[in-house]
Amino acid sequence: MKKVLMLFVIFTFSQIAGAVQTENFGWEGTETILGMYPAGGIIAQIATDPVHGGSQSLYIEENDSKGTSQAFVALITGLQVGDTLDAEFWRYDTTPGGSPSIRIWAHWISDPGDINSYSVSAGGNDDYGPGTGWDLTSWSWESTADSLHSIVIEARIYSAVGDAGWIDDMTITAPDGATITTPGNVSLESGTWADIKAAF
Ligand SMILES: [Ca+2]
Repeated sequence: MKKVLMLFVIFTFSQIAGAVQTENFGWEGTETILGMYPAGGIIAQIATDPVHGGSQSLYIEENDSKGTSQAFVALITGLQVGDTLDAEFWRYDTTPGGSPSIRIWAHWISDPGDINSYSVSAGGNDDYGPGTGWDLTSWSWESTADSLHSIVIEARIYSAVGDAGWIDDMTITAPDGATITTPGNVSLESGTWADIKAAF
């Protein structure tokens, strides 16, 4: 009876708590990015101008001749098949119709403990934006297979070496059972909750 009650409480709590958690990240601390591809392909720094919200943003500079380097800005692990994940950030671009430009993109990884364990591209938003200052770009991804549990969100820059762009005010929305990692920050509560659920 006690176990049945416990299961009931957990089930009820999961319904009341709602299906999703939201993490906002605005680069207001000292951390920049979680990683990059290729190695050395991105120069990332905290910037103070331009800024979308707060007093800081993220500066990303292209440092690879291929010109499509990826800054890893969030990691979401613990997704279940059928889960949907939403991510968005503001980007700053003042070159309409030309580079440098930034897209929101993502890739799945095979090992949730290794952000560099690339598995397969997850695609993203093709839109380069108007290039008239700040604009919000967003995309949604769905976990459709057991191999697609962990995803890295990229700010992907398209430019020549030395060109740069800025992003700010990222929002990640994921199911309660997932764990969201942003630079210097892990959603510990949801991680604990995922552990509780996993125990049943
Ligand atoms: Ca900010």
